[in-house]
Amino acid sequence: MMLEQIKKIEEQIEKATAATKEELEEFRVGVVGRKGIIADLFSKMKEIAPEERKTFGQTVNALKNAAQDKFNELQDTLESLQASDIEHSDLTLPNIPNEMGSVHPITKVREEISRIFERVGFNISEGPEIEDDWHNFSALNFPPNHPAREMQDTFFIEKDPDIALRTHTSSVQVRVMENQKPPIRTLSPGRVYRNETISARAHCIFHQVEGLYIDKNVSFKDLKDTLYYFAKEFFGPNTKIRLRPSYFPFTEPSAELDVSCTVCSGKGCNICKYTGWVEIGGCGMVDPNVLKASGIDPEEYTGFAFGMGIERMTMLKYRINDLRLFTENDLRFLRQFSAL
Ligand code: 2NL
Repeated sequence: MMLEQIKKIEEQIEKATAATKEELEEFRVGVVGRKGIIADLFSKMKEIAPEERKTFGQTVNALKNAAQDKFNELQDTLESLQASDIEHSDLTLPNIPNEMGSVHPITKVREEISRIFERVGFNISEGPEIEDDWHNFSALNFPPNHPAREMQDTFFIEKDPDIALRTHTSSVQVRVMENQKPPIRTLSPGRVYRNETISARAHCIFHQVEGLYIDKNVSFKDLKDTLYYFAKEFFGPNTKIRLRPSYFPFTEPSAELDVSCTVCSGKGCNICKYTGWVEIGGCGMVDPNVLKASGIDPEEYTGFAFGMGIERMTMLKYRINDLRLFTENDLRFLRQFSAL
């Protein structure tokens, strides 16, 4: 008898609607409220035969939950109906425009560099920012006592000296060499970490883009051609490049890469410190030890590699004089850059 009654109440709850606040309140008081039907059913517990009390309790409890869900649903529907109530809005008013975001200058420049290298056959590769010693140092021909492996220069994970935040994106290229057969033409842009004191010219977090080209008969001339093509595409058609002999553990021979000053076109200004040239990165022919470490035969293949600083190039291109602007999230700075 009782269960039949509960069934009826259940059906009524299911069918309930509330088109106004008053109707919603009526449902609350009459059904889920302290003196509502559900409370009334619970108070009937003592009239139930002891062996049926358990089933009865469970049934009423389920009903109580269903009623509460229904109440929430009716409330949500009513609120959204009221929110879209056209009676209160003036349809002739102009739309409230969506606020357009902008692309961070580092992202913008990273994308631009990627597109330029993609046009000459490079693909884009990415890898982990938390690296092991092998991919960040050993496979790149860093000797065990190299200063870059010191705590002052590299962020190590305290409990495991084998793990560090990558100090360059060369680690990504090691992973590509380990996993792909030449010919390889890959570009690895990404975030890197070094233990530096933050200033207008240095930061402990910055961005690099590295390129790697490995095939039969890749020469130093190919390297120069590729970098010259890039410099003209990125900085403008009159840009010149200059390579100065240098040293890196992973390339031999190695060189620093300068471009003619984009601000004074090489005449001399305070950006290029009156030299006419600005350094944007380094490059060289991949050391045979590096090829060997990743399973590539240096007798069969040669390759070139280069690395450039994205912040540096962005500062040159957009005449930004303080590196800290990139990470301060000041909208007055960020809004000056449009979408891609
Ligand atoms: C710089 C200099 C450089 C490389 C990066 C590289 C990567 C592999 C093998 C050999 Cl897997 N070399 N990368 C080579 C020369 C210079 O970066 O000033 N970067 C901002």
